[in-house]
Amino acid sequence: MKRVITLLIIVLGLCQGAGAQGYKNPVISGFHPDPSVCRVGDDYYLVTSSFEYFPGVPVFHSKDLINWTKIGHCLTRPSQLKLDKCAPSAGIYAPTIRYNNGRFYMVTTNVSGGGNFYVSTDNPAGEWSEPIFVEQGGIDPTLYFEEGKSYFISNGKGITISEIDIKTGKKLTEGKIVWNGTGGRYPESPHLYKKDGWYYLLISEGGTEYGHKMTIARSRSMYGPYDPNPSNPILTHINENAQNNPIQGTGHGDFVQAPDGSWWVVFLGFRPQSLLHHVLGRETFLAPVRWDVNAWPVINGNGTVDIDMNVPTLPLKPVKKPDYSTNFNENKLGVDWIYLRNPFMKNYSLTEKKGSLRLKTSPVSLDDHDSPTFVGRRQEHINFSASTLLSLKDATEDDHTGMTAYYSPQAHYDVFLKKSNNGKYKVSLNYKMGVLNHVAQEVEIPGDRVYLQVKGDKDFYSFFYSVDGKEFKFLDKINVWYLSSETNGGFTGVLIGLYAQSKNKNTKGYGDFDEFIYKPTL
Ligand code: 6LW
Repeated sequence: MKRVITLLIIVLGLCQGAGAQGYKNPVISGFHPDPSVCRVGDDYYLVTSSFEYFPGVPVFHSKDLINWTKIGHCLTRPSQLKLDKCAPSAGIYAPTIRYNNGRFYMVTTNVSGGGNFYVSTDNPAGEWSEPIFVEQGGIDPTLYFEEGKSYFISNGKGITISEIDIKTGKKLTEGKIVWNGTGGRYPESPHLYKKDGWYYLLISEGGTEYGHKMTIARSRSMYGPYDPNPSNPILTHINENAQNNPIQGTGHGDFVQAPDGSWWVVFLGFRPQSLLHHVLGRETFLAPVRWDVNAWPVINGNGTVDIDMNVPTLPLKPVKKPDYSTNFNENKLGVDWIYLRNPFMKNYSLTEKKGSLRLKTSPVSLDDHDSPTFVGRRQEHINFSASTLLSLKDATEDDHTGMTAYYSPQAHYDVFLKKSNNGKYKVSLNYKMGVLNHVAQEVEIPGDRVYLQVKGDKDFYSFFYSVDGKEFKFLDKINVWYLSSETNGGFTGVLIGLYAQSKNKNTKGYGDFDEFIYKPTL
């Protein structure tokens, strides 16, 4: 027996170094667009954009590019991230993460004020520096470091490079436009790499919807002239070969080379789920890259990718599954919980009642371009269920508290508890769809405490409530379409949020949330 165990340990040990075969896309699901990645040793770090949400720019870590753990955020302080009354899908656009000389840099744009800036740290899971702003316009900035010099690249009137002083952000040279893509609209998301004496400039074109594509050009000199790859685009799902692919809109990516010499690309895409509508936002995907005989990159053989990727992987290093649920016993919310714009923290408490998240009603509503008392987490699965147990206290008829499937101020489905003028409590289900505001259900309940539940599938959100936590009663269901990016525009995805609001400025009511349970179903 002992021998068998020793043999097993040796075999497992040997397997550790070897890659496996196959993985599933997306590698980071839910609203996590515009991924950028860097490697330090055998650790990979990845960031995605965050728009009107706070904290901003989530940071992920992985050892194999497939299994990712969210380890923190780059922008955790209002001094780094001003989102005051910003428009939906404004705020923080696409970030880039790079490592140079012992330091991590994250560069991005606050389109709602300040423009392009970067922050830095020596611990990506910890706090990042105060922002350093760069006086170069455009969006989707990136940094490139070479021989002690630092370069700043963004998409102004074309992809523009300037040299900067990395300590101050000051431009040392005027910006030079080096390429403008192959004629697709919105040439953006530049990233510069050097390989075998070539500078490769990777960008995306076509817009972030169905026409999205990734193109590349190269030059022997950083400032050009750049020659486009004759086989552009190197990634797109706009063509016939991907017309039935469950992944669409592929583009906006970043290359990384693994210690074994293999190359990979992370990029965004979305999964249409009901009549070409998607609600999960743009997600993060992974594909292998090889270099052809003419030294051009080829993504996954033919420039398309699949959910089931049947390719050799790096040695897998599985990570602990994220905790989707909580009973609010910690005195801090987990890294998945995010607020709208700059939150008024006095409206949130995990300590006033132990084991409860207390949300104090605010006159700011979910319909406002402001910061309502709201905290949510991304819907990461097409099929899911989320439930919460809550009570409403010290309330008047003006107050309510509940759970929302939230896309934007003009698109959210809310199930909540409110007090009627007869002193009794009601569960109410409301749909906000542009100018339409529809009350779908109102049901009186005994007491002031209730379980609320939302279930999502490909086509519908369905809402339920329960008084005892055992028997859940159906309230109503509604198509997913009205929360989609196709219906509403914008760049984000649906969050499942908990919130409290009031029609009264002098409100004193609050909701106590005793648990939040989120489960992928199917
Ligand atoms: C972003 C641009 C894009 O900055 O969408 O898909 C914009 N790409 O590069 C917002 O994510």
